[in-house]
Parts: sequence; structure tokens; C-alpha cells
Amino acid sequence: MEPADVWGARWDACDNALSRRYMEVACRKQSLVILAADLNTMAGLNGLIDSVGPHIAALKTHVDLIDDWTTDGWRDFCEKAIAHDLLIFEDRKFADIGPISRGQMAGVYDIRSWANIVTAHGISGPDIVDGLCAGWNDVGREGGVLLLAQMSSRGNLLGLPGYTDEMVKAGISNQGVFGFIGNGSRAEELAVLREKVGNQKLIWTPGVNLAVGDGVMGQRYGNPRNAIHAGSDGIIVGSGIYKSANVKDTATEYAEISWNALVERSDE
Ligand code: 5BU
Repeated sequence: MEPADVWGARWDACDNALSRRYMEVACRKQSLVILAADLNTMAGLNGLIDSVGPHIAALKTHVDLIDDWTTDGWRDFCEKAIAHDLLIFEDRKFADIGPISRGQMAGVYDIRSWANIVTAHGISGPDIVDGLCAGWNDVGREGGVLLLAQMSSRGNLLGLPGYTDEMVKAGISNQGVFGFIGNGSRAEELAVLREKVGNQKLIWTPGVNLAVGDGVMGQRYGNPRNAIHAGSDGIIVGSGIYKSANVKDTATEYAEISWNALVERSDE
């Protein structure tokens, strides 16, 4: 299917430079799975990407989880991800003032040089987006920020009255904003977020697992199909894949469920 058909109004309306690239990759691979690669060794990460690379649409990292991180090892890993046609998304959850966030895109990990997308809280105000975009600009690159409008974990404070609305207001017209993080564990909350966001931005959702219910330490899980029907454009799945007995088969299963849900949604 052509991206414009399956993504509907989102295809024309999304205004960050990377949005279409993601939507095209998702169509090529027939997958809306963003792999949360939360392993702590480079060998583990490389093995995981070798197994599931063809079945996922983007790679989400936590670079500071890794015990044996090296600049060269990370460069090779990112090259592997690029060879699999994956946008690289560092879930750093930046939260500082603009100039410091810009500086934090550099540092030892030099996130600005390899990440296409990063997450940010809006707690410090809307200028964080410009700070992060300046970070990419410092190395001649462009990226996109995912603002946390909701979270998947129990008791998180983003659900306090007005917070999500303020986040949407802060990000909706900024072309540096790739989209919003929504809560994949609660389809009804996600549907409300989609109403507020309209079609101009993508929504990606953590808290998704075929085993619906409570996870460890406050994580909560909802069903992938329900999340996409409620307006998610990408399901962030970590342990549901990397802890499974056969990561390739499980990634394929999540990919099929997510793609079928998108096709069903496009027919609605
Ligand atoms: P899991 O193993 O599928 O539960 O992993 C979820 C991932 O998504 C993990 O890397 C978290 O850091 C990330 N996450 C989340 O779980 N909930 C949120 O609200 C946000 C990110 Br934002």
C-alpha cells in the first residue's frame, strides 16, 4: 500500500522533516514496531538487532544503560541500525533549560551525531525543543523531538489537570517536534490525546505488550492493536520482544498486529 493511503491525513499534515521518512519505512517493512532495545551489553544489542532488524520500523535506545559502551562499538551498532533502514531514537527524556539541553546533546555520548529523534519533558518550558534542535544544528544535522504528553507508568504526574494540554499547545506548531509520547497502556486516554493533537504530529506509545496488565515497578501495558486504533502511530515494545523465547518470531508477531491495525484504521 502507498504511504498516503495507509497513513491518511497524517501523511500530508505531519510537518517534521522525519515524519514521512518514518511513515515510509513503516510501509516498506509493514511494521509500526519501535524496538526498545533495553539491553546492557553491546553484544546483546548487536545480536538483538541482527535478529529483529527486518521487522521493526525504528530503534529506541537508552545509551546510558550499557556497561561496555565505547565510541567505536556504538558507531558500528548505529551503522547496523542504519543498514536496517531504522531511525535511531534516544529516549533521553531531556528536561533542562534550552542551552543546557543543547550541551547535553554533545558530551561523551554525542547524541546529536547519531540520534534522529530524542524525547523531552516540557517541564522546563517550550524552549527545550529549540535547544535540542540547536544541538543537531551544531553538527549540521536535523532531528525531531518527541515531547512527553503522557507516560505509561502508574501515578505519573503528566496526568495532572492541564499538563497534557499545555504540552500539546507547546509543541503542535513547532516543526522541530516530531510528535508526542502517549500512553499505550490506556487506549481511552490515548484517544483523547489524539483528539487534541489532530493529524499534524505523530504519536508513539510505550506501555504496549500482548500480555496486558501491570508490569514491574509501576509499568502498565495495553494491547498493541487497541493503541493503534486509538491513534498511536508507533508502538514502543521492549521486554515484550527482547525477553521472549524467540525474538524474531515475536517481533514478527508485533509487526503483523501493528500493520494490520493501521490498515484497518485507514479503512475506518
Ligand atoms: P517495556 O520493556 O516494553 O516496558 O519498555 C518500555 C520502554 O519505553 C522503556 O525503554 C522505557 O524507558 C520507555 N518508556 C516507558 O516505558 N514509558 C514511558 O512513559 C516512556 C518511555 Br516516555
